[in-house]
Amino acid sequence: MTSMLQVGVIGTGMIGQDHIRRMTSVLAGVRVSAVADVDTAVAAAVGARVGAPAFESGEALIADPSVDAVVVCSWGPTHEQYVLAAIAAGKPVFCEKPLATTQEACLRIIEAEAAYGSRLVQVGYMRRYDDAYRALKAVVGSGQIGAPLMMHCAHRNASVPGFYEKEMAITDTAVHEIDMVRWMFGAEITGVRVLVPRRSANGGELQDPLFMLLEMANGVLVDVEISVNIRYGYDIRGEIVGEDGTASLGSLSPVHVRRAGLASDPVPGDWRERFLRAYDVEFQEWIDALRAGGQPVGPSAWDGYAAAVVSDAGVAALRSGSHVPVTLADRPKLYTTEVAA
Ligand code: NAD
Ligand code: ISE
Repeated sequence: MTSMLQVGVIGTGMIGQDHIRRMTSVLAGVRVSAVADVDTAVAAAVGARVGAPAFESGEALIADPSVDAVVVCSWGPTHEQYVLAAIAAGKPVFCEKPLATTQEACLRIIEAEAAYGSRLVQVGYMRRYDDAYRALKAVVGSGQIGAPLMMHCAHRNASVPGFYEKEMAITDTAVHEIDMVRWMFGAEITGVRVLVPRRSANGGELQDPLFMLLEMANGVLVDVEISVNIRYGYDIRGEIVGEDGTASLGSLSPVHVRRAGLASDPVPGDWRERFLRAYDVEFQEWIDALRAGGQPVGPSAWDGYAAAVVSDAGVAALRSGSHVPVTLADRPKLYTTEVAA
């Protein structure tokens, strides 16, 4: 395909609007040709801003000839229906995380894609496109710090909406670390524990923070602090301990300010600011692959399924207070590498 990729966006809420902005004013080779949302007023307003018609349903958008590829940014429980509809129409589909909210739904997507015979699905795990995470992975791959032994992670949100429940700390928030460590270490997660620290008063009734331990098939042990009402900003941390050294994500900010007796670094406000460039790179690589006539090469339906299985184990570990083993189904041939590079 040499012409512009025509994309239909389902779900025109917070991240849908952010992805529409980048596809209309930042990225090359793409045009937003259609939008849809159950909130038809929002869809109409967002569509009008970028000259894209608002469709009455996601299914109608997927079927329309003006749509070459689909971006799903609606609420998680609706992802399965739209991803399956896109596969049935033979159209590439970029689905924001999670691929689906149950592992059974993820398996139905995998079966549909495997029956189609080639990859159509990419899942929005944008950390794989972040400069700092890519640099960290390069250090691990170079052998400079020897074999990786452990990783310490922190995932801190300034605040979360009122409907956020304690399980979402795993299924909605730490699911990014779950995907990231599979990619970082090229290995599956085999077991999960969740520890419950003293509750922060900033979260009200919500149990916040949580502390999750992930065991990996290669023996690496990962700890993840999940704090979702940290107040001071959006702070994502990661440090890998290797046999011969350590490597960590760099400073939060390109500029350090010293003023009035204080040294300070600005902290991003939310994920849109922290991962701004990662989302741009993620989408540009997706667009370029499709325009070149290829398949999506980013996080696959298998990666989405694996993240769902580990999330479910994390929720079970949170509820039981016990160690929960992770068992994956047999991986279909379509997903050739164990964990996509
Ligand atoms: P949001 O609530 O701001 O927007 C979701 C939109 O989907 C709303 O406008 C809603 O009306 C619409 N919607 C709901 N059901 C629908 C349906 N059946 N058909 C069409 N539209 C429907 O939520 P958000 O923060 O934009 O999150 C959307 C998705 O993106 C979630 O899956 C979330 O996990 C994911 N997300 C990913 C990241 C990331 O860092 N990759 C960040 C934020 C959100
Ligand atoms: C949100 O849905 C995201 O995906 C963000 O990256 C994450 O930091 C946040 O906790 C989630 O709610």
